[in-house]
Amino acid sequence: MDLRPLRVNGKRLRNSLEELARIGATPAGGVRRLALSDEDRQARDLFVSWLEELDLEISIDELGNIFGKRAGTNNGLPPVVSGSHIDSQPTGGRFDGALGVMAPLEVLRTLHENNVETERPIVIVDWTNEEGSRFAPAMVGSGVWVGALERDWVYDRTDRNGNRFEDELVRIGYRGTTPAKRWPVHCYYEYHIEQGPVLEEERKVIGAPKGILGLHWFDVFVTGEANQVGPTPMEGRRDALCAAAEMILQVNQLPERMGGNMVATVGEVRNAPNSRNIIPDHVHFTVDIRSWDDDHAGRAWKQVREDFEDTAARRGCSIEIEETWRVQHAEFDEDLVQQILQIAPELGYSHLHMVSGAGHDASYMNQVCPTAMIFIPSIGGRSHVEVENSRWEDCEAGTNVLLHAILRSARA
Ligand code: HGY
Ligand code: MN
Ligand code: MN
Repeated sequence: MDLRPLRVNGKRLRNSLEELARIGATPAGGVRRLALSDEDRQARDLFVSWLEELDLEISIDELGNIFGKRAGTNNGLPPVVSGSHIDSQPTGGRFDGALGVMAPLEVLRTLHENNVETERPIVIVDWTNEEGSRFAPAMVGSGVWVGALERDWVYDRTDRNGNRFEDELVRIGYRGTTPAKRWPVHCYYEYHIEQGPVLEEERKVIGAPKGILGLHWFDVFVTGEANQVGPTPMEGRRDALCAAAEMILQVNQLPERMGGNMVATVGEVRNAPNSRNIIPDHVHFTVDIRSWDDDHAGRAWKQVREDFEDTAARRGCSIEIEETWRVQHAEFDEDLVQQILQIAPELGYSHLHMVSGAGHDASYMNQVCPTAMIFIPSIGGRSHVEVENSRWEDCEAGTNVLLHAILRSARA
């Protein structure tokens, strides 16, 4: 059978994405589907029901990762795997992660209805807690599966209300029994919106990132002294929020100070007791540093950590720091990247070789098997926001590239 003319069903892809987006839908058109929430459970149940329609061999592991396996004619061969995540940010978008799970689902539906046989098995996966927003760090499902994170360390992570990861996984009914331990994979494809402005600026439809920046996460706890705001003189205050404010600007200024290709962000701040007439005595904030050069990120962290300690001392505050999580930069398999850059023009799509600033489960999969990603443009370069959007024809285009990348790799 000449598979070259094979294409996916863009309307069915859109219907599935829109049905999924109704779970946790927010009034402004985004989604709130936090990892291990009731919304995550509902989305998982829907995804599993779709896998059952395709007679896939379904397994759920100890981290709640959901796998659907389509048999190959030579089922003993390591499979081609493709997937992403269906958990979202608190005010996230409809495409981040969801596209990378609905697209391989559409690929499997297309193969199923055209009775296409592949030599290698094909596996689709939904990775647990890619976002790391409710439970830090990110990408824990794939992180444990590849062996980079310890299952029990992840189980003990808590959200800001003190709920344990494992308890929530059990509560939603997705702590499976299959060990979250990797098995041989022929190659891994992850399809994702770019979440940045490059493809739109370059007017290209298909992005093939050469890899993903290294991600470095830290948690900083500043302790001062609370007091009544009225009678307490300014002189001698140990105001934890003022100390943290200085530190947050030090993070913001870090890339310019250090030079090179780097971003540094404080995204989360919790202030206590957070009352307008009490001088704050406890502040917790997060630091996210990303660079292609992991050593450069390490030097930047060392520099800003010294600045934090100086600031805390000068303001009479104490400071505790958790070096929460690191994933080194991922350089994808060049053959797979080149294959995507060949397929795109064959299907009539413009294409661009680029880098991913956003983290993905592909960062971990790249540590254990040949890995590559496919990007499509984010309108206005926006993501992790409710207005996140991509053109439906681009969603379909990327899914066609994924279809043919999988077909080529599924030949023994
Ligand atoms: O942080 C990231 O880039 C991803 O959304 N987890
Ligand atoms: Mn994502
Ligand atoms: Mn994300």
